[in-house]
Amino acid sequence: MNLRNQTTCLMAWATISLTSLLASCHGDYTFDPDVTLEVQQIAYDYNFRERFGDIDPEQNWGFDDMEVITVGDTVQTRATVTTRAANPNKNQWADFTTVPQEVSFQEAQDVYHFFRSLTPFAETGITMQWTDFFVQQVWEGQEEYTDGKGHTVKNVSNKMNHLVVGGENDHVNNFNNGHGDMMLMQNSSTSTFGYRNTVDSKYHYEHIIVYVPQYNAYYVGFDFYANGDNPNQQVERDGIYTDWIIKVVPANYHGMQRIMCEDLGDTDDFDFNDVVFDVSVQQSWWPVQGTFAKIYLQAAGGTLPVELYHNGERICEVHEAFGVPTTTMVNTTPDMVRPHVQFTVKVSDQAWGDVFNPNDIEIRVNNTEKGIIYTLSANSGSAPYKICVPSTVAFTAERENIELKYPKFRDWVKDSSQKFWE
Ligand SMILES: [Ca+2]
Ligand SMILES: [Ca+2]
Ligand SMILES: [Ca+2]
Repeated sequence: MNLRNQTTCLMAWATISLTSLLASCHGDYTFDPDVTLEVQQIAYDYNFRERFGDIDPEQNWGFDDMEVITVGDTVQTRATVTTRAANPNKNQWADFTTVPQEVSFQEAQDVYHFFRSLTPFAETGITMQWTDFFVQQVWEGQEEYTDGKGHTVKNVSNKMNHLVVGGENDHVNNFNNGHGDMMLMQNSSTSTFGYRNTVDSKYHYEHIIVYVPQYNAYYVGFDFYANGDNPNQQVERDGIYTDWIIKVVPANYHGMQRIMCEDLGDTDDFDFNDVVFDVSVQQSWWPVQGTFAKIYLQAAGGTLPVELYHNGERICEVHEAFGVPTTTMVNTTPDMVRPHVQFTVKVSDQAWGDVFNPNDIEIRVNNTEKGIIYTLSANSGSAPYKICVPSTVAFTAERENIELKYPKFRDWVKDSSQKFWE
């Protein structure tokens, strides 16, 4: 043990003893949040060094200024000028994002059978809160139906037009007749999925979202339905969502960074998954000028309320964002898997020359057990409460020590040039 560790250890002992002493003198004890927080921090720092050894004094835990990317011109399809949606400039996508692979014949078959195996009118309860995503064609249904006059309705795919997301105004370009290829949507919405039915000339939203583990992906299936005024404009549903199937893949921007946190609930658990989110920074001239951070909330592996802020503006509380109570952990255990949640935050009115450091996204913990509120920091040379890595670095399972998943973690702590994920 070096001098620094000895000092930390002695400090921890002294502070803990002082707190116990104060606590034992009932009459005189007053709760001091600063002391309580300091005790937590000293214990954490001590346990971190015990576990991972000495810390490189230059180690900034990956919080370098991020590359600000340009995402190209987009086509505005909504009425308001504050949004844009489809980006049909296919040849530019690869400049700023990872373009998904085409859906293979096998995948299309497997996904069709997955939907087919569900009970009619099944509900999955899955919703997505994404703004930036690719839509890919998977399946064009061949089932036949009977209309209100008793006539057979064939080729229903041909009657399913104008795929829309988030309402009637966000049109997914080039997805018509139950068919499409691939489209990138930006600043759009997954709040709903629909299409225009030519049988009754109405938009329809009868769909479900499924997660198919085999492909680790989300798919949307539509159930053909028409309910116009005339019997020949009426087609009853069969509750089977295979009439049009699309795949929805999040836009994975180049240079995205992943922030993985310890919430200081326990001071000796280093799974670094209590909150996990990815960040990409983009500049835009049109339709809105500015620099924007795209935040993809990936996991909530803790049970304390944690809020994200930027410049004092609240972005979210992480459990609330996933739609679960604070006591529920998300995406760190197999029994609670949810789509990640996307947010867009304007970080500057300027669209050029700005730099952004993901350290500027404040992570505020309300430690209800200890009665203290604090911000997670990553100070050079101190035990970090958050680390910043490329978004391709997988986070740990619940209570899996980070060193178990990444045996080189200790090397990185000692020397910031030894990246543990490489
Ligand atoms: Ca159907
Ligand atoms: Ca933890
Ligand atoms: Ca955890």
